[in-house]
Amino acid sequence: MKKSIWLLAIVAAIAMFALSACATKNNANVSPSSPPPSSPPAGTSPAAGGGAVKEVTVNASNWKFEPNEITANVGDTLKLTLNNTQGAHGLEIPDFGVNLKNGDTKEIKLDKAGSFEFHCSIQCGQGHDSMTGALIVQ
Ligand SMILES: [Cu+2]
Repeated sequence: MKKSIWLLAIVAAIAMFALSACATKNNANVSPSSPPPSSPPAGTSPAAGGGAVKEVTVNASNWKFEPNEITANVGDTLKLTLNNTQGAHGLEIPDFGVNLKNGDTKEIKLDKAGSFEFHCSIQCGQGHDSMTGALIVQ
């Protein structure tokens, strides 16, 4: 019994050595000029599934979002950025589980149609409750 465990260990060690030697050889054979597969530049290319990538920056101030209406198509990916121009605000879209802080960017896959409310997620003062908008996916 003990003998067979030793044998197993030796076989495993040989296999690992052979694998690492093989990996080293393969690495040496890779030409440095062959580029790794890279994703196309962001913002201009269609996302997987055929939808477009739509980039929107929402500017938040006391006490409004600009724009306060975002429209896109089902299947699009919305790349949403929050930019506070005055005061401290957040942008929450509960239906998509999104809550952006100032300077945050989030890619949101728009997989359902409808009109989805967004609102400020930081208690920012007297106009806080009026800081709402809509994401319209059609
Ligand atoms: Cu607020």
